[in-house]
Amino acid sequence: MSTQKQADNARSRETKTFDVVVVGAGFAGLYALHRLRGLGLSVRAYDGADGVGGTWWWNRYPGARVDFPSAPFYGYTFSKELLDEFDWEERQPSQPEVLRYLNFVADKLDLRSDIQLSTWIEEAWFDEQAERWHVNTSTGEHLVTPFLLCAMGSLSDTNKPPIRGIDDFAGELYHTGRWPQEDVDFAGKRVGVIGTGSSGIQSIPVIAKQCAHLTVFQRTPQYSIPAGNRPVRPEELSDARENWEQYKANMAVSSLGMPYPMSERSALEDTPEQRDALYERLWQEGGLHMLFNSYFDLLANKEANDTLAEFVRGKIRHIVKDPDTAEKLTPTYILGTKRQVIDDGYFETYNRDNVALVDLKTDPIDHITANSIVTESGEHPLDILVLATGFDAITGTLMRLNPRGRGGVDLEERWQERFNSYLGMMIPGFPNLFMVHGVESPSVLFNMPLGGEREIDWILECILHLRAAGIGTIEPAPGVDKAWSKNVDEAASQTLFHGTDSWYSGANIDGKHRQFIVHLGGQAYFQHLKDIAAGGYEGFVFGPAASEVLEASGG
Ligand code: N01
Repeated sequence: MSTQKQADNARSRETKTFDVVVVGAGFAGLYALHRLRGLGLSVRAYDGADGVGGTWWWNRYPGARVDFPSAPFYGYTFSKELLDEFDWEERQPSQPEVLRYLNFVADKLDLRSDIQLSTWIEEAWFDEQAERWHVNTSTGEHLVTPFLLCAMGSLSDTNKPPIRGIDDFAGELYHTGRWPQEDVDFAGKRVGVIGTGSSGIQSIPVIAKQCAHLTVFQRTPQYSIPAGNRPVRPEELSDARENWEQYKANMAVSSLGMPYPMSERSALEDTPEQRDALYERLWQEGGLHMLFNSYFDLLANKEANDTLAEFVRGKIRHIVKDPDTAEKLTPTYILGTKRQVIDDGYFETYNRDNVALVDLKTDPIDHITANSIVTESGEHPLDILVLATGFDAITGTLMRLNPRGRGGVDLEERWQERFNSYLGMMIPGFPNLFMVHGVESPSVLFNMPLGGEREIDWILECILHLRAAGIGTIEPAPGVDKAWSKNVDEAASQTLFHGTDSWYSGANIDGKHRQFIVHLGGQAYFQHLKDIAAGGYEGFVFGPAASEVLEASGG
């Protein structure tokens, strides 16, 4: 829609003004709201869901759990009270548990009065003269604000694969990332799952136990490792509470924001026997430690990586009884360069009589009918189809909103050739629009609650700086985005990530730019953010406050 049409549309709506509008009420949105309110700013958070929680509101598919290691560290770090007063129950908390935590936080911080749920942000455009963002909501409001803070989540724009006939399916169709509120009854049903990323691998064992028959449609096999989930021990909770400062100090130096020291040993320093003994211990223990805390060079050195890849391949062949199925489940890509998956009995599931695997590499889907998936080799009748096919990650949600920045240029046009940003925080030509976990920030490859806190702290400081200095706008200076993209590319090229098709590089969405969109700098990235602020926001340009602009133009 053109800016003029948007403005006409806005005139018929109720107008509300805020110092900051926050989009999203997940981990990041709740924290932003809390901090902004604490600074005395008028702020409101909007979310399309009927409850707080963001990702954890929508992803309620069976088996959904946190993969980050682990409770009680998958949570906010800014408040010791939150840690002290919430008793995490499981080491890899389930989706209902994380949602309970976020609801506890919303209540404890008394956030609900400034959150508007069941409200989608549908349009956003920047009025250059007044230096205000205008926002239309699905509930008929028109919001006006100098600052738009987009905390919309990295993995929220679901990917419905463009398979011929998918809309003809007449059975029950679900996407893991938009799972219904009500329980899905699998009993007695023939179920198909397309996709074997984290969502597929977590849900498949649970669905298999409930349904009559499950067919898994796999395009790429995964190096899934056991989650090792178990109840959190009381002494673990008290240890975290007593030694909180030490854990925070660990997180402050860990390249992934983890609470534990990371290994400084190369996989190639150990003998094969030593390596296998370590891998075996970590396999039994479970969790992402196996990738991140065994050896430091698994994601940087192919030879080192091969040692763990071969260990996991051996486990798959050992667990899965049918050699043909085991072979289809055995991955060959570089371990860890797709998002590492952890599971609860995934490979064991293929030993069940009611589970079949279709390898789409050798037997691709031709089309979907009202009651089946037809692959090259034949028809697979289904009552329920589950799409565990992931997301248009990181860029998808903002692109769907398609805000209009300076000169009426919308984001689709701005990102026509490449997703560009400065610091992963701001987009050239979009003044005062901040992203949290945005494109070219560390987002999904850092402890997300912690990374979100740090990014939001930076944004707040920036807003305070602008207000104190009477500055109207901030935006990236011409050209800095190119240097930033180069920086992101260079960081990725020093790792093994470049060799694999993944959603980190846009490869999962037809027509998406093939570009590595995650900054791998970890701690160094956050230090860089601090340095930029301390140095007077190098790389940004400021605009005078709107009143001065109007005076100068005789307005
Ligand atoms: O999505 P994915 P996800 N035909 O993109 C396949 C986070 N997360 O929802 O690999 C057939 O990883 C696709 O195949 P391929 C986590 O960061 C976290 O599982 O592209 N198959 C793949 O197998 C995670 O990485 C948690 O060849 C098609 C699958 O669908 C991210 O969310 C839990 C296809 C998609 O896997 C996304 O995970 C869940 C097609 N046309 C998610 N299109 C935890 O914290 C796609 N696929 C535990």
